[in-house]
Amino acid sequence: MYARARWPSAVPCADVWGDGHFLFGAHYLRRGGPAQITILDILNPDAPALASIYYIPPPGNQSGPEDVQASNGLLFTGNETSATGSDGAFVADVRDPYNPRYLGNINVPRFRRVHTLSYDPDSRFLYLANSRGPEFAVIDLRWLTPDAAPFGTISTPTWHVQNVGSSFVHEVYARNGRLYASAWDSGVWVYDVSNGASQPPRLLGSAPGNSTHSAVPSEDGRFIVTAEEFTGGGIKLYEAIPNASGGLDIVLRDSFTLPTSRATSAHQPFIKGNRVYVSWYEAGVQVFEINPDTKRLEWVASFDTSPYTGATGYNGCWSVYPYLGDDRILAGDIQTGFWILALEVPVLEGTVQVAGLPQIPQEFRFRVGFCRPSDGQTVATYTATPDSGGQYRIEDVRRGIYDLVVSAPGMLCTRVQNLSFAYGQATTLNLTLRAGDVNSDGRIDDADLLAVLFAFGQSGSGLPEDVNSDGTVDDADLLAVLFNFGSEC
Ligand SMILES: [Ca+2]
Ligand SMILES: [Ca+2]
Ligand SMILES: [Ca+2]
Repeated sequence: MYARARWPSAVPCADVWGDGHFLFGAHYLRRGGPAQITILDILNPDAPALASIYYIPPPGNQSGPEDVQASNGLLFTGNETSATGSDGAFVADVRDPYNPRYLGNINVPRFRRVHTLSYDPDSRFLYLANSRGPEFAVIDLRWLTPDAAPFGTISTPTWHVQNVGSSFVHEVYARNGRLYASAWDSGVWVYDVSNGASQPPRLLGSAPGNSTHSAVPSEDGRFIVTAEEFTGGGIKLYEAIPNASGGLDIVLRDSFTLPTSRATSAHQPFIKGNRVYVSWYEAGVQVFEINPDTKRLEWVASFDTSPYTGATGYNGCWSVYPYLGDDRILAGDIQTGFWILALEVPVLEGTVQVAGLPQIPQEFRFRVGFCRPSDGQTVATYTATPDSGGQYRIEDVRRGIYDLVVSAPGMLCTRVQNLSFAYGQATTLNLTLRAGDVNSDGRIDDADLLAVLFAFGQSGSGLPEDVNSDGTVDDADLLAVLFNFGSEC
């Protein structure tokens, strides 16, 4: 991992979010404000530019916007710690991030201190954590669009869910009809919120934890990762398994922590694909893979945003946001500012040439199967489209050691054994594919020759006998078969 850019800030930084080509960064303020959000234009991720600093107007101007989310043209902040007692959630229109426009605030009784919130951009419901009690609130915001008129204050929740564990709800995160609540002393609690307009959230299951700070799901909902915020706290991987009673069994599969000689604790995770990205205080951003076979966490990369080392008392990296892409991972570090990082995913690249044809056919593509050497099973398949010079590059291939099987229509497949793929590394494979395996049986022989002869003179697209894909079965195709006659995969 490496840094593409850093945006230093004299005001302590907190949560970060990305939308389009903009970074939205919250600032951690204990007292007095001014409450502000830094908005950066990262169209060029190597040279971010200030779009605006959005100052939340009264009544939120003196509070700390610690949580931030920008979705559907709306900016939401979760605020607490004001001197005046006017915390809660605040909403702005950020369709033009250069000119944010205040819309209103959400101040539900008992939800004055909103350390975190989550807005589901699909259902358009907002969820608020009560950072001081075991409860969360649900607010139906389907009516709210960024061109709405300023709406003053919303004070009535659509649903108010209590007894979420026994301590307090530190964080809520809504995704794909489910709400993941971090119930601090009581671990992770998952609710069905798919019918928010007519039905209150329904508890699906929970699993115990210790100082559960954050809980986020994988995109398919199968895995949940929590971060535990205590000195020495790390991350935990759970599997959410549907049970016979319509709920979820949430089963602990793995955990990982860094020693306190490195950092205080993990803070905030996100899962994208099979990767887990975690802001880890003094240790910066740490990246893991979830191995789907072993259901274990495997550390793969990190970038240290913080000059601090060891358990210094919660300094360093507060937040990470991976969903803009691995070439622009956003991070917020309390002291060093907002960062744009790049993860160097495993890459397969090289050149391809085709024996038996004077040039690579038009719109030529080939497939690469990654097979486990232990049992030969194909665990991943990729498609490559070489340029006119035969150069190809496949980003984000599987990490590990694999046997590769390369195939393309009309071409003899090619096998390569024991190639290694790792983060921070591009593996080179230069290929020569042999044209003429018309019937794709792994050898070029008289069956292919006869097929071409029988089809000789035919024209059309997608003919298997049209080895060079020029639309006609003719002597060029015959020559390709003869050139490679007798070859086997
Ligand atoms: Ca450090
Ligand atoms: Ca054949
Ligand atoms: Ca042809």
